[in-house]
Amino acid sequence: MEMLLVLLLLPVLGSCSDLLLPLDCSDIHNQPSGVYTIYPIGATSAIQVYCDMDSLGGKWTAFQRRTDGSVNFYRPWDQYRLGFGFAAGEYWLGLENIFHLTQRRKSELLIDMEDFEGNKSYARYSSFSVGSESDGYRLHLTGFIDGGAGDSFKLINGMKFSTFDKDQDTWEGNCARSFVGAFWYSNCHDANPNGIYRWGADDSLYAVGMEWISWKGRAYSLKAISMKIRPVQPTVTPSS
Ligand SMILES: *[C@@H]1O[C@H](CO)[C@@H](O)[C@H](O)[C@H]1NC(C)=O
Ligand SMILES: [Ca+2]
Repeated sequence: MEMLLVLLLLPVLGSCSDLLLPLDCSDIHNQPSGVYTIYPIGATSAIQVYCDMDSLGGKWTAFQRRTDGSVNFYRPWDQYRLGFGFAAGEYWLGLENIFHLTQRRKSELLIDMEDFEGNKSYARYSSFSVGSESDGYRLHLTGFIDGGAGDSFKLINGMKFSTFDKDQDTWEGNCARSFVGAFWYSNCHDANPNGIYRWGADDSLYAVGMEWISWKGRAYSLKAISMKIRPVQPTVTPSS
């Protein structure tokens, strides 16, 4: 009887049950890539995400994913703050979730991309975090590792996030409006992962596509791009 009572009470003992809930995709073991439920801020914060269990050892939590142009990414601040789209397809996880995930665990960043002929490449950064909304979801990004795509994020470290209705870039104009996206724009960008989906080579409008210029230049919009994070294991650095 006492045993049964304990079992019945388990779900309401918050800290106990929290331990069993995956905080991100790295807590999901021996499963294929696909959609899973994670709990970045505890038991009441269930959200669906795409977990990449294949690339570079797997366990990546995708917070941005574009594959076919089916979701409109030109959206206002509130939607970038809370997230939009579908975990099984194209989506943005939401700045508030990205903030919590990267505050709770020291993270690395992988950006996978593909062109319309099936060529693939990636860029990787050994440290990635996003600050709170009160600091404009400011980005901290260091430790570039080349996977063939080059470093098109070198301008974005230290930037706040901008949408067309919330200009926090370092340009006198409005980058999000001019380049039809939403991002950690500076003055303005070398990569526009949330820009317009437009099926490959197209130079009719300048720098509005889903571009990564160190790989394909300014006049090529990618077929697919995804940004994903994974907790880093603390490493012992030799003293110098
Ligand atoms: C894909 O890669 C091949 C071989 O490097 C290259 O010739 C081709 O132009 C690439 N495709 C695109 C769309 O850039
Ligand atoms: Ca501006």
